[in-house]
Amino acid sequence: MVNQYRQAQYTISATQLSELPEDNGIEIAFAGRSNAGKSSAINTITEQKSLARISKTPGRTQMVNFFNIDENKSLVDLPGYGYAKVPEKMKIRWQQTLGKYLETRQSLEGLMLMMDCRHPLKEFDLQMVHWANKAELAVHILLTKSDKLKKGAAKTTLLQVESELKKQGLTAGAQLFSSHNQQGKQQAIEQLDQWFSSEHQNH
Ligand SMILES: Nc1nc2c(ncn2[C@@H]2O[C@H](COP(=O)(O)OP(=O)(O)OP(=O)(O)O)[C@@H](O)[C@H]2O)c(=O)[nH]1
Ligand SMILES: [Mg+2]
Repeated sequence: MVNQYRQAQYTISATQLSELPEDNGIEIAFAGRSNAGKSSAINTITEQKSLARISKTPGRTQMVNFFNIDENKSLVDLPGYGYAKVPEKMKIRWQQTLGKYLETRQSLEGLMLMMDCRHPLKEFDLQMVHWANKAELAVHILLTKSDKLKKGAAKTTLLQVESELKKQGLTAGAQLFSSHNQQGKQQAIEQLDQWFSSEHQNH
């Protein structure tokens, strides 16, 4: 099947809520700790080398970047959270902006949550899942950089993450993903397809 995400085009970047595009259609946000591989995942899924910027410097994506698939569908690259070197004041401002976006955005249908498979379920990751569950926003976890682990270790990590979520009474899908060797790309696309084809209409 053709990958509809290949059509993705950069539309706009917002640094504050007032700059967000109109709240209509369906949107999927990519969130996660700084350096988790959010921008890389968007590039892998859209099969475009540098649609979303990738950086070796964590905290590079400081804006909410929108990529249109068509007039009703967008992918949203959110700024990473938890980057230690960002000044405290800025961190707090970001968390507020991020929180407000996640809470108020009617078109938001799902949250792709990226976690480095070598350090999954850090405190703020868990908070995000807790929060999304409470807000009834669907979450799908990509355990990124799976190429960094041996096959067996990667599989064990996935099982551990699933069992920890269950233990904490949390609901979220989870899978392994690698932008380097494309592991899990199709599965991630299927999740996006499902969200984008939902009956969701905003009011
Ligand atoms: N080995 C490996 N490295 C990866 C993978 N995905 C991303 N990286 C590397 O991880 C670093 C961060 O990737 P980004 O995609 O920029 O991460 P991000 O989450 O968008 O980071 P911020 O925007 O800074 O929050 C880069 O050096 C990437 O090359 C992967 O699947 N495998
Ligand atoms: Mg990024």
